[in-house]
Amino acid sequence: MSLRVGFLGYRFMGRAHANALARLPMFFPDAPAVERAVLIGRDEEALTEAVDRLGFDRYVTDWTAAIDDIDILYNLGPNNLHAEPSIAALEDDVHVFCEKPLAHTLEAAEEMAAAARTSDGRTGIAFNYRFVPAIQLARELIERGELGEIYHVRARYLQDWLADPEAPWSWRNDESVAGSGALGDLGAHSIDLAQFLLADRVERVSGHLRTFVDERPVPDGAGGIDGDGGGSETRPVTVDDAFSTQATFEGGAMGTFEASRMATGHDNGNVIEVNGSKGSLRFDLERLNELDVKRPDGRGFETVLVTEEDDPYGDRWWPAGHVLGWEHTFVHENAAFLDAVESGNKYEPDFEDGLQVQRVLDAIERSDERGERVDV
Ligand code: SOE
Repeated sequence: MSLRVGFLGYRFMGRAHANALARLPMFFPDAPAVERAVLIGRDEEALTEAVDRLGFDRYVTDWTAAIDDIDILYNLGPNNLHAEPSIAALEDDVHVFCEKPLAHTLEAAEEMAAAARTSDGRTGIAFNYRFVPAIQLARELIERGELGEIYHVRARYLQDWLADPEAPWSWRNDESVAGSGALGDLGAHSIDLAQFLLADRVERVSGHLRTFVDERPVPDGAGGIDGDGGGSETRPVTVDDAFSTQATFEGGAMGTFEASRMATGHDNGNVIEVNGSKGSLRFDLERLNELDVKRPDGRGFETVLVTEEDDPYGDRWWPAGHVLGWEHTFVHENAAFLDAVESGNKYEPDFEDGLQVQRVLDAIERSDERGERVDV
């Protein structure tokens, strides 16, 4: 019996997750069978085209009409649309896989996590970078104590699709929809990755948010990274273009985080480095098959190509050196989530993990508003 899946949203993340589901039968034949049943959106013309291209059976323009006919809801909509459909699905014991960040506000994230605690549906949040083989190897090295006591984690996520002040306005620039800008869109990934690698939690932060461009032209179509853009009217930007934060972890490590969508020259510069008493490691998404490691007996950093058969996911794809791409992280996270749905195993990261990240995001915003260090 196939698991019936509904996607709320069908643009950038819709393509990434539909592609991932399409890859599973060939590369993860042990994953449960999935039927891409229904596509949910508002623009019927766009849905008509997307339903065939993404391999779905049908589309609806009202999400409430879909919940009863699916086993899993993928909530890929704008951040302010994460809570209501996900909570409704969980109340019907429908499983929910939600894009990051969990919600546009801490309050909505708490409501989602509360619904998850009383539902038979499993939850997942799409922090896909946990599923990069090099990141999984990095976590193993830290878990095995090869870096010793962890002193520092330093993460930055730099893009430049908004570097041009004329780059079009989109929902990602609207606080009422997105909740925050680079902080929640990119910083959420860095904070989750740091907590995942260290198996630790951020407990105190000192945050700084900055908006460089206060208004942007409204696109004729869907603007921003999700589509084309460029128009005459302008709308205010009510979220951060960039943020930086100093953080303290419960275990004592120091954290430094930064993200920007105006870092000219950076396409998708998600970099994280961990320094310990015996060694260090460094990962850069733009070189995602590689992990730079400073081993205890090494003279400096050595670059490891994480594509061996016994590396994480190495037995799933190609021979050593036949490198993977960004889209493979979505295949890995979908295989893991569907396995949890079928086997009843816990899936990480779930809505509790998403709520923890949301608490850190909220603390960073409170710290910026107050101009002082804040407890998470
Ligand atoms: C846009 O900044 C974006 O698509 C993020 O929303 C994703 O989470 C990141 O993986 C790529 O960039």
